[in-house]
Amino acid sequence: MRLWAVRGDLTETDADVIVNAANPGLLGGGGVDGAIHAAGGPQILEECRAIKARLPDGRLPRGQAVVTTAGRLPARWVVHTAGPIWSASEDRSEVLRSCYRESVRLAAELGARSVAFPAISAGIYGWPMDDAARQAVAGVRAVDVEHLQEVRFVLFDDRALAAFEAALSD
Ligand code: AR6
Repeated sequence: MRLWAVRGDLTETDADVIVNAANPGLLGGGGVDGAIHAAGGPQILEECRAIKARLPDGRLPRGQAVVTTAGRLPARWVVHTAGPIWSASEDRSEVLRSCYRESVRLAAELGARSVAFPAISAGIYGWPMDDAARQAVAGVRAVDVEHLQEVRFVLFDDRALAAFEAALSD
């Protein structure tokens, strides 16, 4: 499985699966979540509502992942995962690694060959980028799945790209 990082916009990424940095409520938000719903169209939100209706208390536990269509996006599926909010006093890194593990597992179950991730939790949720990158790489490397050929980190700016390149070369 090839792991690599590139600067770009996740909504324009042609991987089989793109992963959304969602929230437990699953009905959209800002950041990459807002961009995915805006570019992908209403079908994604419709499926999110249906999934939400089946979840206990209507909430996706942080660190878990669910899948919808990709609507008008070039990807085939969107995997939605809710990352942890950064805390200076509590170590939530296991939850962040779990986002990557569970998303990769789900993508493999779908038969995807390629998955593209943003820097989950490193925007609105405040996770420091260097550590977010280390957790991302550790999370993906912890999963051993057949058929998945490529995991791509699609980063919005040079700072994030540098952090992921450093984490990948460790
Ligand atoms: N392509 C790639 N990366 C992007 C894009 C894009 N189109 N847009 C933003 N990023 P964030 P979080 C980067 O805030 O921290 C939402 O309201 C961004 O620069 O999207 O997990 C959700 O609904 C940053 O590096 O996700 C949740 O409530 C990274 O993606 C909450 O925000 C993640 O930033 C989740 O916050």
